[in-house]
Amino acid sequence: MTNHNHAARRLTTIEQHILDEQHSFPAASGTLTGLLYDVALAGKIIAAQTTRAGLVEILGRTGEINVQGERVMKLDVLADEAIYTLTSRTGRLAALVSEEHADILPIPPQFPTGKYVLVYDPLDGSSNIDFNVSIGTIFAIYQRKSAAGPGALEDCLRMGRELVAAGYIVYSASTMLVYSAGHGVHGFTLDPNIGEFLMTHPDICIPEQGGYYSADRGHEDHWSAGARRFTAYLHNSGSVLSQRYVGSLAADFHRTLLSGGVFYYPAVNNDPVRSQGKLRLLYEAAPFAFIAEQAGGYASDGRRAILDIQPTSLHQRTPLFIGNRRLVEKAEEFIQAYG
Ligand code: AHM
Ligand code: MG
Repeated sequence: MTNHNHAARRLTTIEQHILDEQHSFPAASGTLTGLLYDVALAGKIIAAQTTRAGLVEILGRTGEINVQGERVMKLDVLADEAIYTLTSRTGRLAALVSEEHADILPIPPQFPTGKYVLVYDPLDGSSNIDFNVSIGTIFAIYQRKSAAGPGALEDCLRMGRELVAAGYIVYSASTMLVYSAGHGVHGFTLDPNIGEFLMTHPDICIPEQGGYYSADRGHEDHWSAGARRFTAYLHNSGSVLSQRYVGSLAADFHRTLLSGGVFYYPAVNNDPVRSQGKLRLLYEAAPFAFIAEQAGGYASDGRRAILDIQPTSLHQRTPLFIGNRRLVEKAEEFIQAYG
């Protein structure tokens, strides 16, 4: 056997991994497997476009692309359309929810509906696009509640505890997809030479010690007393936490997952947008909370587990404290004591 073949035998592609997980459930029909693979494919398309960010508009102007008269699309619109197109036509979904759309997205009427619901943030951290800083995609999958036909709001407004699977893709120095279907957390890195996600981070667990704390402290003066005292605790507890903050939740969470520590985005008083926190419960906080718990960590709104919050609207916001369980529980102690 050549060295090349020998190396190939050791590689686990994302498709192989998802199929292996499916095989441990004899009753599984393969629908979830197919859906996860649809999302991974969308991720590859978004990754390819992300590396061309900044060029697209210029190339479009020269006529080098758009010879078919296609619109030059903003990256977040393109990401949204890639995910919707690739996942809504395969008979696996009953409905979708995207950060980009106010209402639930129906399946196009000419295609069959299926048993799952997909909620997603197509391009998280979009304020970073213009500066060539990491961005991401977040996704989460629920089983529908209604019996059949088009999915309804009740199929989408779900508690994180009911999640079947969740994951994210980070577009950075390399592109990584991390997901959990309830059996640990697994990470894959996109090999640009062969166009496939390869297993690089099996069975991820959040480290108990070390890591970083991560928060947008530009708003600190308007945080509650509890959130401010928690920050002071992180400074003064004699721990070795340094600070890191990207401003893309997918990237900030990814670092927290691998390095340990805590990310938090508390409520910001006197701010009409952030008074309940900035991050969205359904397609930002809950998917990461699911992954955090699967990796031995924890996520809270300061008073209760994110996974136990029942959303009442699709785009509802929540404060978020996520990462190492001990640190998130410490945040809860401060919020409970001081508000
Ligand atoms: P977006 O989905 O519109 O990009 O907004 C969410 C982002 C998160 O990725 C990030 O954690 C947060 O907003 C950053 O907010 P801020 O700029 O206030 O620090
Ligand atoms: Mg977002």
